[in-house]
Amino acid sequence: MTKRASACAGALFFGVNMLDQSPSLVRNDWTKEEIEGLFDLPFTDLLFNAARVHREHFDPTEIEAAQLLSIKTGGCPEDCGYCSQSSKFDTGLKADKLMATETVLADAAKAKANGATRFCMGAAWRSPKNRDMDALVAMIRGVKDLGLETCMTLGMLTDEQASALAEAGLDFYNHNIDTSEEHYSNVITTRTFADRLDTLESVRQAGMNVCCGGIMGLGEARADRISFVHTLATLPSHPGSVPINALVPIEGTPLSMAEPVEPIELVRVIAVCRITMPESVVRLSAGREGMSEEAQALAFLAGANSIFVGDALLTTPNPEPRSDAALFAKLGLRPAASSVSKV
Ligand code: SAM
Ligand code: DTB
Ligand code: SF4
Repeated sequence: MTKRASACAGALFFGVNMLDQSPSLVRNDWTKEEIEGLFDLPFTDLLFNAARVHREHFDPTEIEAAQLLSIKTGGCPEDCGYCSQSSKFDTGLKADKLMATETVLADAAKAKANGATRFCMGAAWRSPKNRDMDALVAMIRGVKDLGLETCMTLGMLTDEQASALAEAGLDFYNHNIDTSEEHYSNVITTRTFADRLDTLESVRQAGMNVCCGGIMGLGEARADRISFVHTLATLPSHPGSVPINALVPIEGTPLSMAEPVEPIELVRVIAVCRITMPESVVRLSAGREGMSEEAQALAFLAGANSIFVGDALLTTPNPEPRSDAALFAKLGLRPAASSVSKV
């Protein structure tokens, strides 16, 4: 047997030849064992397969550009152990009220001028108050009128709130499961994993696209990463967007000293998401500031096809637009058109 033939034999698991050329099917019945098998593949085989699946469903030279804005910063009653905005930890962040709609729209117009196609508005809330809904609806309408896709992340929603946001035209609702069900209570105690799944169901029922992913580097083990991907890949329908964040460590939070996720492991997570959720847009989200160009290139090869652009995420910095432009030029990547019609 040649060396390559033996590598191919190694890529056989559960009767599936991971190196074959048959088109990837969208499946919601992934088992944890299958997902573990993907994580365990030799890195080159995993990347080869992820790249193959990627180009079956997307143009691999296109990357979606989304821009974030914190429309309500700080003072959050939740205790997410990674977050700068929790009132439970002394992170030195000043709490603000909900931003005026005109300020949000001015920021969205700048994002559009800088090439973003999606505008994601985030609020440091456990859930929105009904008194805020009119302002949120005005923001959605105004941002859509600028020709941008809209996304909001506001915490837990009731069915009524989800319907009101959908009626206003909100394209995506971001609500992350963050980590595995098993590790969840080590990170957050003020809500449960099941609460998260309930809001995702309300968002789906209201007819909005789901944006759901998580954070690597929260002290989780490989088994938690397997379980995290398993939850996403076995949802009733795969999230249209899957943001994979690397923890941005925040001084004053319980997870400020957590072991950072290794770049190769982050790329593995992205590749496994790409293979198990072939039609989802996978976003290399927070944490690019600390990543090398080479690691980001591997993430794009593994199937990441979205990033956050602009100088800032919500409360922390993001790579400068000109360094992203230089990276895109080096890699021959270009910004993707709006994806709303594809999901
Ligand atoms: N409060 C809402 C909620 O938690 O759903 C929305 C805003 S919250 C900041 C949105 C997401 O940002 C979190 O679910 C988490 O995945 C991500 N995030 C927050 N802080 C982070 C950090 N320090 N590093 C990486 N991702 C982070
Ligand atoms: C997501 O998964 N990542 C974004 C967005 N959804 C809302 C937030 C990243 C926040 C990073 C830390 C900060 O800037 O505060
Ligand atoms: Fe609040 Fe969201 Fe931060 Fe958790 S992640 S503390 S819910 S803003």
